[in-house]
This record gives sequence, structure tokens and C-alpha cells, in this order.
Amino acid sequence: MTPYRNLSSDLSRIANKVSAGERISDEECLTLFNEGSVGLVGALANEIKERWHGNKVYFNRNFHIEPTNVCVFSCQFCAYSRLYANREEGWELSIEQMLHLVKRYDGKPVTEVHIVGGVHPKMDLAFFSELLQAIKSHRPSLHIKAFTAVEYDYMFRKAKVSVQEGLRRLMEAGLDSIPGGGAEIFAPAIRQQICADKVDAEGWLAIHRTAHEMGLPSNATMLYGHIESFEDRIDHMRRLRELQDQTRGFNTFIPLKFRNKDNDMSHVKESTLIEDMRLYAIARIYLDNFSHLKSYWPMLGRQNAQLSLSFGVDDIDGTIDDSTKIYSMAGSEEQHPTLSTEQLVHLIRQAKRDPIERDTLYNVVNDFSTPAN
Ligand code: V47
Ligand code: SF4
Repeated sequence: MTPYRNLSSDLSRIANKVSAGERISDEECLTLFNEGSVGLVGALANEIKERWHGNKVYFNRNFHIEPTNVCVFSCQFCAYSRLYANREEGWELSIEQMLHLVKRYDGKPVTEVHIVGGVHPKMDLAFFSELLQAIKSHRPSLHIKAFTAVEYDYMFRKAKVSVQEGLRRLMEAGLDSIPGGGAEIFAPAIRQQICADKVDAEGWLAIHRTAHEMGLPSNATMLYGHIESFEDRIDHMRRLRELQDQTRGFNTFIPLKFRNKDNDMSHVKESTLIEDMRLYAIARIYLDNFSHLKSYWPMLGRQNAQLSLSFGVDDIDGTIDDSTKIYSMAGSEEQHPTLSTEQLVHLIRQAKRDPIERDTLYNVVNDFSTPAN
């Protein structure tokens, strides 16, 4: 039972269902979005988070490689990409330059490299296979989480191979898992307005389904807080929940807060902190088959990410080491996102949680729950 009194009968019924570990319907989710106070949904989400993970909060030691910001697509919210036609402002890294970035971490205890960038027509399946091979032969134990479904869709079409064949070649080259980007909002009416020209919802979901069937785990994101409605958010999460019921291949759900600097949607106001926390909590309640909910601190800011640890979040991603520009270019307060392990541990402890260093697949690497560590 929640400690909340004076709830409407609908909210009270939903609260009892959540406390009993039952799945909520789309309609009930809408009631939470429309009527659930941040305190109520937060308490319910926290109950779920603690039932699953106790006081643990996960983080990892990772860095990003962004091969290029040149992109054939023109998503309205993207502050990062430079159109293929005006390449003078963009960067394009060679395999040698990217391998050099990996070598900077030689002897350092990072466990994951996250590779994601713009969609460059010359960086094709053969190029990326060679890149993954080069990284794996240099450091076989480094987990490679690489390329969004948007990049795969373009890359495989261009190479004229099926998704299965494309993924097979990249797995052979060293691919270990797939990040959650490119999902944005699945609802076609919104997708049409914010990212009309890239892979649609069905294509994004089909790539993740195929990956899961081939034993490749992935993450899922949702870009929220712009022009989407509560119904659009629920539609997005429903499609993810349905796929997860079938494959169990998603590790983590990552809501990404829309940032409005220097992009074609700068006129759209950013969501408030209360809306951010309500969204995290409601996602935790609705997505009952996702083990993990991540708040991505470079996007949300470290203090808000800390707060989210009381709203259902059990993971705050990684050290990152100032190796991504996607969020700083879109106006995040984190202009040079980097946190040492000590800082991440401190941040989690300040929120009265137990820090656990994980690898990409949530195996425990280091337990920092006792101050001696
Ligand atoms: O798909 C781009 C987002 C995503 C903006 O899987 C923006 O562990 C907000 O998916 N405001 C790519 N968001 C990054 C991504 C990701 C990040 C961290 C961890 C993982 C993971 C995946 O970045 C894009 C898009 O949704 N994005 N521009 C913006 N202005
Ligand atoms: Fe290209 Fe990705 Fe930016 Fe869209 S969000 S323009 S696909 S880099």
C-alpha cells in the first residue's frame, strides 16, 4: 500500500496493482501521466526499483568514439550533425585515428567503448568491420557497443545485405551489443515532423528483434519532452514492452531529455525537472519487463541524474571521459562530460545508494557499497 491518502479511485487501484507487482495497461499509464503526482509515481517507481535492485545503483567505465558528425539525414532536434552536402564543418575519423583513441586507454580499467555517430555514405559496412576488427585485435576484452539501428539500416541497405547478414559480419568482426539510439518517438505523426527521413519505427524494431534473435543484446531510448503527447510516449513504450515480451533482448531503457540549443527545434521549450522525474518514474512502472532504467547524466546533468535515483532509476551510465559531443552541442549543462570513478561513486553515495561498477551486461566488476572500496 502506498502512504498516499485521498487518491482518486483510479489512482488508488493503479497504486495497489503496482505494489502487487502487476502490469499496468496503456489506459492506466495515461492516468498516471495525467493525474499522478511526482510524489506518488516516484514512490511507486522506487518500490519497484528497490524490489529488483535493492539499494544498488550501477555505473560503468566507458568512453565514446564518434567516427563522424557528417550525416545524410536531417533530424530537426540534432545540433550535432553537419549535412553531407556542407562537409567543411564536419569531422571524419580514419580507422587509424579511432584506434589511436582506443590506445589512449591502454592500461586503464575501462570495460566498454560506445561507438555512434552521423550516417556518412563513405563509412560503410566494410569500413566498420575493419574498425571493429582492429579494436578487438588490439584489446579483445573491451566490450564494443556500436551503431544505432539508424546507422545499420543505411549501412546494410547500401551493402545490399539483409539485417541478419550485416549483423553476422559485424559480430564476427567484434560487435558485442547495440546501443539504444535512433528510436526517438515511434508514432508516425511525430516522427514525420522531427526525423522524417531516417528509419521508421517498424525498421528500428525489426533490427533490434533480429539482433536479439541472434543473441546480440541491445538498449532502447526515447527522446522525450518536445512535441510528443503522453499518448505518443505510451505508444512508444508499448511497442518496446511488446518486443521485450517476445525476445527479452533489451538490457536497459534510457529516456533522453530533449535539449533545445542550436537545432531546428530551438523554439520548443525543454521539459521541467518535475516532468523529467515523473517520466522516469512512469517508465519504471510501465516497462515491467525491462530490468534496468538508465538516466544518462551527460544529457540530464549530474545533479538531476542524482535525483532520478529516487524515481526508479538504477543506472547512470559511465565515466565517458569527455568523449561525446552530442549533448554538449545541444545545450546540456555538461559541456565536457567526464566523471572519474571516484566522482561517480561519490555522486551515488550522496544519493544514499550503493555504487556498483558493472560491465555492459550488468555483471558486477567492483562493489563499492562499503566505503573501504
Ligand atoms: O538517437 C540527439 C539523441 C541519441 C538530441 O544505449 C538528443 O547506452 C536530446 O542513443 N536532445 C543518441 N537528445 C545517443 C543514444 C545513447 C546515449 C547514451 C547511452 C546509450 C546506450 C544510447 O541522442 C539520438 C537522439 O535521440 N539526441 N540530439 C537533443 N538535441
Ligand atoms: Fe544524423 Fe543521428 Fe543527427 Fe539524425 S540524430 S541528423 S541520424 S546524427
